[in-house]
Amino acid sequence: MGSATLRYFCYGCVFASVTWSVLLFLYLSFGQESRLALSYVPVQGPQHRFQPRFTRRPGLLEPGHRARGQDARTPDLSPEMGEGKFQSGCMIFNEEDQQVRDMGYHKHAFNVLISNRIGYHRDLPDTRNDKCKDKTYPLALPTASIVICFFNEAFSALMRTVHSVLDRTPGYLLHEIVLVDDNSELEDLKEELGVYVQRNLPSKVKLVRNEKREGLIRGRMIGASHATGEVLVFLDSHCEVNEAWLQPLLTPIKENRHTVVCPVIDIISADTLVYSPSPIVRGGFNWGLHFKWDPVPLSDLNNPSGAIRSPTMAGGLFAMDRKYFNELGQYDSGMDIWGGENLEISFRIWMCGGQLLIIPCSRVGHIFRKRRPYGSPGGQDTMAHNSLRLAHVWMDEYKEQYFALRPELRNREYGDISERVAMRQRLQCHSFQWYLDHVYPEMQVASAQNKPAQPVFMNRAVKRPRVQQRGRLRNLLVDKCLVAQGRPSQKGTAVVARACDSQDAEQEWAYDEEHELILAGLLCLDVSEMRSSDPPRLMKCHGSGGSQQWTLGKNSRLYQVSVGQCLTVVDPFSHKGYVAMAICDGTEAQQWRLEG
Ligand code: UD2
Ligand code: MN
Repeated sequence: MGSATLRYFCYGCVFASVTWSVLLFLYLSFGQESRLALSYVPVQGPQHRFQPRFTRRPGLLEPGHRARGQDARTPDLSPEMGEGKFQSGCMIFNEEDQQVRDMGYHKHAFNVLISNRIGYHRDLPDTRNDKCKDKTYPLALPTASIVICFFNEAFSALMRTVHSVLDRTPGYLLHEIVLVDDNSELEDLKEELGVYVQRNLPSKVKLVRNEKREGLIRGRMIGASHATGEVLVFLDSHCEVNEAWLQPLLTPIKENRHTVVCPVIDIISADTLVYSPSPIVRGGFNWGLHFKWDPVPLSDLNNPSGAIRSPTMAGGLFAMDRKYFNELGQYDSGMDIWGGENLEISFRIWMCGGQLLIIPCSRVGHIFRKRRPYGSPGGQDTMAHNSLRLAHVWMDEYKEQYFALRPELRNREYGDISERVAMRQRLQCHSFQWYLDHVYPEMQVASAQNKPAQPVFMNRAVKRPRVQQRGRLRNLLVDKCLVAQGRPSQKGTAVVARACDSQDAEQEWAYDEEHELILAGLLCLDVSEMRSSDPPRLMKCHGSGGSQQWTLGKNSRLYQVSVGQCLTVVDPFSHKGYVAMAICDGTEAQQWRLEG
């Protein structure tokens, strides 16, 4: 590599965070429906970044056999080669490496170069709370079938998923691993995977191939139909399970087979593959039928090893008694490719007599990608199709909340749902109203879209919410203040970070008891509930929370309640001062202070 090229990469190091921000911004700007369902990782309390240890465990490979994807020319990664270097992208040695990395981002939306170099085994930081480490679990637990569906997954990520399960699961609890290849097109998955499974993996690992692309929903149903263990555990194909992950999931199922459990989903960075802990949060959703993470009640936080009731699950990682999965109607096989099935199964579990828990003592890492690297075969918007099905089957009159946000979908075809409706009757499930009342009372129902606007505003005219705090909203990273891009009286104008001016009344925000942020006494800071990828803007205050409800925490993050994301400066080096909603990560770019 020439020195000029080398210099180029090292500039890359300095501006790595810039690149990330720009990519994120572009993605948020253009992503629309294709955005990840898991778009929020809230951060509470101190941030620990763990240094990964890249030691390899003795695996099932023959001695001297180099794991596929590990580069023979590159040295093993030792702990001295720190995270900083990874994040910088400086560890590219030649053009071939660069190509692996670039193609990897293109095909998989994460850093495949690093993934290949890590290999199929690595140690992980134990992210559990200390209280978990003292817990004991019954020896007699149900056996587990791990079902992993994949479509065009990066070979090394898939293998790390499988090996992490083999490395960290007691043999007597691991009934089998069922890999479901959803008709992947990548050569290595078509050719070498079968050979690898046969030669290098124990017979407990089974490979099922779909003859056509089914999508993850029917894919999991196929996987489940091949499974014979007592409990089904579903994982995405780019996960790594952590220390003693399975016992805490099986125990509550043994106690009550109508309990469905999720581990805490730790974060594996898509850029660095660094594994870091997630805070304890639970699942919610918004009326756009997007999953979001919500803070957990204080009482749950005070018991860091106790189970947490969760209104919804993220979707990818959960365990459920296999017979109960079948009794409860598996999944809706009319749902295609990706999206919506997580809310559907969550509503179904709660409404039909089960319960859904998050188990903080079980930790599984997942690579959070910035975009989904695949589409659907016909290019359809499967999220809308699947959401329509779930709304019509499960949400009763509350489907109107969805249509208020997506009026164009009101007359969209969604296929035959009669079997699912009959099943709901057969299972004698509760109403959606019951679910909201008993499981998700925090969900706000009154919204400007479906309630006549007049009474809301009349109400507000009589009694305006009390202002709790006033001042400029200063970003701690760029030391600039949040202002209107146009006039603060201009409905729909975006907000940007500009030089603070303590004399300028147009920079003054009021934060009121209803958690609204009002600029210059005029308009409210608002996000699109349907497209949180759109930058926030100023809109008429509607007084019904949701898209205008912000929490300004002690940790200085500005958390948007309805989309479950944080306000962030997009590119700290740009004078444009663009801001956007993004995954909460606790960085300074997301820290704002309301200063008088
Ligand atoms: C989240 C879930 C995911 C699923 C999705 C909503 C987590 C960690 N992930 O999105 O499991 O519930 O929300 O639908 O909670 N796949 C196939 N065939 C396909 C498409 C995908 O087998 O046609 C596989 C894919 O390789 C992966 C899994 O399905 O292993 C989930 O897909 P994803 O990782 O793209 O979903 P993710 O994490 O964005
Ligand atoms: Mn995933």
